[in-house]
This record gives sequence, C-alpha cells and structure tokens, in this order.
Amino acid sequence: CQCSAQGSRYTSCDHLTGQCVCVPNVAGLRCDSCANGAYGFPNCQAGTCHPAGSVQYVVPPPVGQCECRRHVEGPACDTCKPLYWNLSPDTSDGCTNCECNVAGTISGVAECAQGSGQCHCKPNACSGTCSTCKDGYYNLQEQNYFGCQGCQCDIGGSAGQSCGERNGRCRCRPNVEGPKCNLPRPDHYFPDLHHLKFEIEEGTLLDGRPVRFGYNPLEFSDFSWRGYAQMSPIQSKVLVSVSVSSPDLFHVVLRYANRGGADVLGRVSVIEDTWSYYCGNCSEQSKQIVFAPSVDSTFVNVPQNNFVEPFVLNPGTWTVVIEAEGILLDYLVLLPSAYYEAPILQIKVSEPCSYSAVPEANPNCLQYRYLSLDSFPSISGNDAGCRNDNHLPRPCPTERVTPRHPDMAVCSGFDISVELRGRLPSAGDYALVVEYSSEEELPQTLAVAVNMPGSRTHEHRVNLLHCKY
Ligand SMILES: [Ca+2]
Repeated sequence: CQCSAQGSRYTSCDHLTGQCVCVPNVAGLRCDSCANGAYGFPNCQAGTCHPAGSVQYVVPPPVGQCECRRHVEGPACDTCKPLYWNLSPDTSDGCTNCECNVAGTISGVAECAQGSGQCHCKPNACSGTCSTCKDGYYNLQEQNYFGCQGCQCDIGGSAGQSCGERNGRCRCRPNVEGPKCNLPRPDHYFPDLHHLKFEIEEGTLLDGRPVRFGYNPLEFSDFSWRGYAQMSPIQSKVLVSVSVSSPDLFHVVLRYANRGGADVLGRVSVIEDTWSYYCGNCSEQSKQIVFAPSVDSTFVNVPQNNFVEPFVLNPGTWTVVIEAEGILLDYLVLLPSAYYEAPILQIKVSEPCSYSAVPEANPNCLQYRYLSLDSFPSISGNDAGCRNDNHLPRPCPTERVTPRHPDMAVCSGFDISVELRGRLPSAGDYALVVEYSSEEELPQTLAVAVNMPGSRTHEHRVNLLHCKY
C-alpha cells in the first residue's frame, strides 16, 4: 500500500483501488499531500493559504483560490516550483533558486532537494550546487560523465593529492617537477627502493681481514659489484659497515643464493659501530632468519614476519653481522619504514576504465558497472525499431561492445528515430532510464516521446554524454 505514516490512519489500503485512509485535510492515493484548501503537509491546516507561499494569508470569497508568490505553486501555495527550494516568508518570491551548475549534475538535472537545496552531483563533483570538483579531481566539464578528471599526482613526488582547478598541475615536493610531479629536476635522480645498498664482499671478518668472495657467474648469476661472499664453516660470520643519516625503523634485505636444497638457519645482528661489538653489555639487535633453498639469486627480508620488531637505527655508523653456513651472499639493503609501510605508497586510482580497444596509458582504472535494472519493466535494444528519414521502421542493428554489456541498438547517422514498444504491469508514475554508451565527445540531446494509447504524449529530453564505460 505504501500509505504515508504521517497522513494515513492505517497501514492497510483498499484491496481494489489501493486508496489509503487519510486523516482530515489530507488527500492522495497514499495520503501524502494536503487536500484542496489546506497547506503544509503533514500538518495540513485548513481554510487558508500557506503564509510563506501566498500573497494574501486569507482567501477572499469565493473560497478555493490562493494567490501564490512568484516561485511557489500548489492549490495552497505550499510547494516551491521546480528549480526552487526553501519555502520561507523571508525569501523574496517565496522560494530560492536552486542555482545548480548543470555541468556538475547528473543528466544535467537542475532541480534540487526541497529541504536542503542540495543539487544532484555527478560522482566526482561536489558542493551544494555541484560547481566544484572533489579533492583530488579537476576540470569540471559538462561532457564528462563523472564531472571531473582525477589529478593523478605522483604519490611520492607531490605534496598532496589536489591539483590546479583548471590545468590539473600538481604541487611538487622539493627537487621534483612535471605536471604530475613524477620527474626529477635536472641533476637529480629518484632513489630506488634499494638505494641504501651495501656489498657483502666489501665487508670484513671478525679479525678485520677482508671477506673471501667469489665472482663466478656460473655459481651466482648476475651478482652485483665485485662478487659474492661464500659463507662456509671457515667463513661463517661477516661484518658489513653501514651508515645511517636519519633515525628510522629499518628492515634488512639480503640478496643470496642457497644451492644446498635445504633450509639454512642464519642470524643478522646490528651493532652501533665496530668497536662496541667487542663490549659485553652493549645493546645488540639480533634476529634469526631462514635462507630457503634457491638455485637462482633471491631476496630475504629480516625480520621475516610482522610480529618481530624491525631494527632501530640512529644516525651514525653501524655494523651488520651476518651468520650463516652454506650460502652465497651478494649484498644487503637497509629499507626505511616509509618503504615497507605500504599504505602511504598506495596509488589513488581515480580514472574509470573505458572499454575502448586501444590500450590506455594508465593501467590502473576503476571498473564501473551499470546497476542492474532487471527487476523493473524494461525493453531491450534488440527489440528496437529504427526509422531513418522517411523509410519504414525496421529492426535496428545491434552491438554488444563488451561481453559485460547488454545488446544495444546501434544509432549512427542523422535523423534516426528509435522505437521501443513495451507493456507496463500497472498504472503509476514511472521514470525512464536509458542505458547507453557513446563515443561522441560532445554531449548530445535527444528528444524522447512516450506515447500511451488513449492518453496524451509525454515529451522530454535526455542528454547523452561521452561514455565508454
Ligand atoms: Ca656483491
């Protein structure tokens, strides 16, 4: 029944007509509006016109005709006209213009919510009038299906996700340039994740002698710098000196090969400068590791799981001691916390995926899908008839742009009219939803006429935007 809770006596309605039982001065099938000569649903005060919406408060005889202020309508002058909101005695002409920016509203609709004045914004537009882009978006355009484009500022090179309203320029961090802040300034470079890299073959043994190392590509393919340390019973401990310039929590990454076929247990310890290694009570950070078998070179991260604390290193010179037997060690990397705490480095994906066959420059995109309208009465493009100029109507050619799209009638050329016939299960108010895709850059306006036997023709317009989603 959907009887209005405020305007009806019961939740039940007439079995045949669907008419709810209304309280006094209320009318309508669902008892959701005031009866003639009353104003202000749900209170519906009888006899007079709404004081905020009418020119005169008292209706002169004969009763029944209120004189509304300019932007107000209804028998009791209690509703704003379309495109207006905020019925109030303080507003000139009774209601305020919605002032929606139609470039930013869905389907170019200029109407707003009666209570709040909020316009109906496209996904990437915001504000009460849909006239600005959301943070991280720019260039509000009528033909953009989503309203605004994503800034796509480089997550590492830019100072924030927002960009210039018109040109989309991002705000770069020092020594970074380019519209998206993804280029180093001249005479600068971007350090990679492994820029704090130290070669094991440059290390020493406990007694200060240099590390014994190999340099055979057959034993260790593509080793870095001069070679790789051979860890064995006669060389089971190597010391590598590292320097740290800013305090941080570090992971140690080791590049190694384990051709033995079994796990090798090892240990990594970090001690502040070489000399204090010999002291008995100095603080030592030490963690066990397992070198899994791997014929080719591979990496191991220390600590190996998230439950173990990373290494805490202050600025200065530190010694990393690696203990293991039966593996080959190429280099070690100190990984600052910003590099392994992934959330801050996640790219914000903002652009929608299009179905075009041309591969896009940006591989990251959002996959949008149309809401399923299966439960509503619908007419497929398969059943559409196309009429060109004055020819007789014939079935439209159809196309399925991708497997996830439905069959759609192809409309190309000029002066085409498309006819769709269907049966509605019951009488009532309906909204017409047109599902389409369009490769045309500029917006197109279509005239839509809904004909019903024995009833007047409803004429409307729909705006089709560039839409390859
Ligand atoms: Ca090396």
